[in-house]
Amino acid sequence: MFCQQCEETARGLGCTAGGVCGKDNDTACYQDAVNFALSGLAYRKIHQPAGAKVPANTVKQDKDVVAILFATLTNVNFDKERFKTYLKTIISYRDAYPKISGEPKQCSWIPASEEDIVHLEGGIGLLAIEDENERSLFSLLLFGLKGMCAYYSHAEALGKTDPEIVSFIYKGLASRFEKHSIEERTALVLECGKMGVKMLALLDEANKHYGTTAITKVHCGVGTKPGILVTGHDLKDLEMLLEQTKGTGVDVYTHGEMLIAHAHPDFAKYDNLIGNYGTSWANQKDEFPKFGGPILFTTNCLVPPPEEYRKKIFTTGSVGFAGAVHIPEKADGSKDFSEIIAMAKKCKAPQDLKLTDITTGAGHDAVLAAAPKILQLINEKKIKRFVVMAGCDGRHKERVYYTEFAKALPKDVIILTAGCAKFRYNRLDLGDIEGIPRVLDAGQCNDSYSLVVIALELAKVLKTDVNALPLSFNIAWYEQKAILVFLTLLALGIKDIMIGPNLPACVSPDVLNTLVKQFGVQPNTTVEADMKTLHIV
Ligand code: FSO
Ligand code: SF4
Repeated sequence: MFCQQCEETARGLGCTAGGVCGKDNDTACYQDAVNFALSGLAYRKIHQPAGAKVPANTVKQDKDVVAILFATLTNVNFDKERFKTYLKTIISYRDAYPKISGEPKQCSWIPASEEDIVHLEGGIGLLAIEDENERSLFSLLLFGLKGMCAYYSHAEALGKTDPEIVSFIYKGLASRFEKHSIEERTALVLECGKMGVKMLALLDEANKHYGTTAITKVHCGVGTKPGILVTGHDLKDLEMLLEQTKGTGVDVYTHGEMLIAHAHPDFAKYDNLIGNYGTSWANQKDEFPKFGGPILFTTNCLVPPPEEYRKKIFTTGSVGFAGAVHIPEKADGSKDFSEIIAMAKKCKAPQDLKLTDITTGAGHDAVLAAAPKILQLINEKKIKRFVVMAGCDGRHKERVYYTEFAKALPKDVIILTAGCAKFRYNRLDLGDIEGIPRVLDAGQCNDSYSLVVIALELAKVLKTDVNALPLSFNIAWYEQKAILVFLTLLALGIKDIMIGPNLPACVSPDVLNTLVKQFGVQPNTTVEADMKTLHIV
């Protein structure tokens, strides 16, 4: 196997003998095989000559392509058997299109045996792309597409779709087997960012299904009844579970990125939605055994569970783990959560982690409602600067940098955040500036879009360019959704983004050079030095 798609990749280079995330060789190779076959399907679909006899309706195919590519994102699916099925599905979709005369031979790839997949690494994995820069650019594109598929599946679940985004996913996948210059491949990566803007706007719109978020203090204690812990990002799953647990005596708690649900008015009406339990995904091995009840994974980030609570893991959507109960979607889009509810009834109430309450819900509507006050505070020099510290949390000790950075900020600086990175500093009690909290949390990682909307609106009112605002970006990344968010920020014209704790391993020296020269992208260093670089002190 060779995988370098996340920030925790082995030695900062790539995982080759099992993933740091717990993904084994065979699953990693099957994921490569699925990605390879997806590119063949996309190529066949895109390059058919006029008049070719192609599948008439691709609604199911498109939905599966999105869900399957999402399944290959870090910490989503560790179940090799699921990837075996996915591979067959993709190959059957691909072979429903006529062969194209002169198509690359990869388009008709059929594995001879399982051995062919789990040992053929170089042939179907990204290392098969020999040119370093070509590989770097296609990797960035593929990772951005994985993030796009994650977000698309959430929007789709709430009834929001966009054929232009789906077309781009096929276009990007097909490019693997097409001949392109480095300039063209660079343009495709940037186009992925442009499509990311559309994607994040679509999801922003979709999430309004539950009402506009308001700045909300979320209870982080526990009740006396048994509970189900819901983690991941899929609000529709949470809604369905809340409906099915009504009156059952089972409480529901959010975890990690699900925190934002409490700020949506439609979720506030459930009196068995008790609060948020624990911190970010990175601490689940410590926190989940204390929860007592079962845990529902709706998306990433799943850390392979120890025996202690393995039997309490339930998965749904693209998530998978061998041995865990998977709750499938029915033809009408509903899901039957009775098995997890039955297990919860037999469990003890959660153990109190004694964590303080936290505030979330500072999306663009909530923050822009306070725009006059914010502008007044800027004019009075009581707010000197904003720093976007959105992104991910992770397991490595070096991420203490983000806690230290938040602590070291002058008191007239406001943090704008989204994603799970916030758990590194959202309990620091950084106070407020005349009623405006110093940590404004827009919500999930996709809500980084909200932060840019806020910045663009402030720039408009102040009649300036977004890059001339007193605004710095110090982003933490971990997995491929963060890659899409990063490309989206570039597409929105944001310059001088600082990124850490490490740069993506797939970025070649030449590609890095482009990112630095064209966009001023910079790696983080030390708190002290970065405060200066970002014009904070
Ligand atoms: Fe990922 Fe990052 Fe949103 Fe976290 S981009 S790691 S679980 O912020 O959440 O999905
Ligand atoms: Fe390694 Fe990350 Fe890939 Fe897992 S997802 S195998 S940790 S690079």
